[in-house]
Amino acid sequence: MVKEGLLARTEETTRVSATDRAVVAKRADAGEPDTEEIEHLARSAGYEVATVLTQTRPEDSALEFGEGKAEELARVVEREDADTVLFDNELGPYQTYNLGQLLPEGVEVHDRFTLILEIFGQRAETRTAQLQVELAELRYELPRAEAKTSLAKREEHPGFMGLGEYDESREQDIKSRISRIRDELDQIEQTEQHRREQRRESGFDLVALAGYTNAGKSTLLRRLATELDVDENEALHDDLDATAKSEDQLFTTLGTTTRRADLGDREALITDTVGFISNLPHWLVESFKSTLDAAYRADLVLLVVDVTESVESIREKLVTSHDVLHERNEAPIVTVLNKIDDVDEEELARKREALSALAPHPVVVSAKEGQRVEALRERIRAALPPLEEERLVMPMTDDTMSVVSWLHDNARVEDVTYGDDDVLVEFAARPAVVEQSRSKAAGLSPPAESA
Ligand SMILES: Nc1nc2c(ncn2[C@@H]2O[C@H](COP(=O)(O)OP(=O)(O)OP(=O)(O)O)[C@@H](O)[C@H]2O)c(=O)[nH]1
Ligand SMILES: [Mg+2]
Repeated sequence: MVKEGLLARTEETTRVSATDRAVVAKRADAGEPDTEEIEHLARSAGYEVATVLTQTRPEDSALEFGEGKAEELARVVEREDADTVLFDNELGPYQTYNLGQLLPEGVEVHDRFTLILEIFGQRAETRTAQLQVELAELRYELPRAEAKTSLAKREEHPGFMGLGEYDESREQDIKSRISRIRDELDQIEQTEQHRREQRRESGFDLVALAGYTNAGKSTLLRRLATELDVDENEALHDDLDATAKSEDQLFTTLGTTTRRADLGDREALITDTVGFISNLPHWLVESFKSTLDAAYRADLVLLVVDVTESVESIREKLVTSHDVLHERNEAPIVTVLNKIDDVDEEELARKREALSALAPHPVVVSAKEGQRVEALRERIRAALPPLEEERLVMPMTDDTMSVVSWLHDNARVEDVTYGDDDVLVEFAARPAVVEQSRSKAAGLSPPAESA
């Protein structure tokens, strides 16, 4: 059951055992309820889906389902010997409690978001990921704790409906924990920002992969990456990982992974990020801000889409992704339609046409089979902010040659002309590198007549 345990779980992560059997439930206001995604989520969390129960009707404030359907749910759970009910609908605390009363003893009730948080809890390996997951859990819990407090107050009935002790201090605990986590994440973000600056100054373009979970971002990263062992470079470390995992599961990537990609005359660092999920609640997106910053602060975003999905689904995902990204990102976005190995030409053409307003010039690829990856590289190169042309005249001093060699490492050097006592270097580079080269050149003082 959804309870105060959400917070405790980060310290002592509950692992769903392989034998956990779940009944998936979903209510829709109208139309046939689609349970594909919630089933995928359930399996990603490690549940075996015993059966699915759906209902089309307005929400029941006490039980989510209508009363008869809720009773049927209890019988089905009993019959299937299930230990968990997974609702695709968001459940309020009273609905969760009432359902718990109706179901056989010991059966847990999760809604879509506690299920997502459960997966996150299982996958969070790095400190940043763990903090973000805990933040998301607390943000989910806070309004529920507030509702409980105000109801308990109104009813003047501590322990209202058995929902636990009326406890205002719980609310305070959550709030202060949220602010401590925020502080720590702010620190991490500053460090990351500094690292991004360093990487730019080293001449790298920063490219981020964004998109919904399971779109193929990690698979694409592995395709684009040219080098596995970049660790010897001191400016690049920590999240540079050779193993960007990918599985047919949701949220395989929670932290970021960065790999180097050679784009001919440009060198890019490509970062994989956490995937989005449909019905993105604001608190969930916000909680993963530190990880998503890689996308928000990139020079270019590759928005990866699974082209095997329906046009309506792709359209919805594109709109939401653009909204999330545009809120803080000015970098160009290139839409990548992935998994073309899985659709025929006619279907691809039809979908491209249907999506042309949202994704006017998509790049189509198969990350898995490697089709058209060269075209994508070409497109990335073209979409990156242009390099700045620079001519630098430097006096010949003991340190001049080290600046020239630094330029060879960090810029595209077009010509070097040696005069009697100076050197002219013509090059193209990222603005940050040009700026740095100017200050390096200014620091070179000619031997005698410097005054
Ligand atoms: N047919 C096909 N399958 C693909 C392709 N690219 C990725 N996949 C499969 O799609 C699934 C998800 O791929 P990932 O690379 O893990 O997706 P992701 O976007 O990183 O997912 P999250 O980390 O969960 O956000 C895996 O089973 C991949 O093998 C492709 O081009 N064609
Ligand atoms: Mg991934």
